[in-house]
Amino acid sequence: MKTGKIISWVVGIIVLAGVAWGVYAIATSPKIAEGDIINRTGELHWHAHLSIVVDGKPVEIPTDIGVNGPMGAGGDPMALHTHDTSGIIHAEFFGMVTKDQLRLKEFFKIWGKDFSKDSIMGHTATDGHTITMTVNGEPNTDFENYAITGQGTYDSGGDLGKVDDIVITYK
Ligand SMILES: [Cu+2]
Repeated sequence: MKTGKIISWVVGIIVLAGVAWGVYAIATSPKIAEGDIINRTGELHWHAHLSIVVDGKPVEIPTDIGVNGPMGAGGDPMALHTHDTSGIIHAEFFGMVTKDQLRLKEFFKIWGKDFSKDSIMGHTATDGHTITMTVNGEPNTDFENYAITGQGTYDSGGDLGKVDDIVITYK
């Protein structure tokens, strides 16, 4: 076989493999349901208020979660974070945001703590203990899968406005 012919074959095979990979990638890429896209362009800046009560005692939610950690290195807060111990979770994103990025599990992952219906910060729902959650006073069974809804704003004076008020109770 002449060198030119070999090169043609090799190029042909590479092109075919590329096309096949492209088709495969498109066919298997996860589809984001329209309802799961919260924001497409620009900035999203939402808030939620979180309280955690363990055995009747409020757990302090530290300042600067997600600010100097791996998700917001160099004091550049991104995604879900706190700025004080008020329990306010700030959700700041730019561009495409999906519901998955607003779930409580993301905040707990950034914080480095466990949270599900089975455990909260090392406290497990065993031996008669229970973990319950409310959002604006209503029982909620989504637990770590709850995606904050953000609606409304809060002011730094502490007025929660219409943001989600999430209470997780272990007892
Ligand atoms: Cu904020």
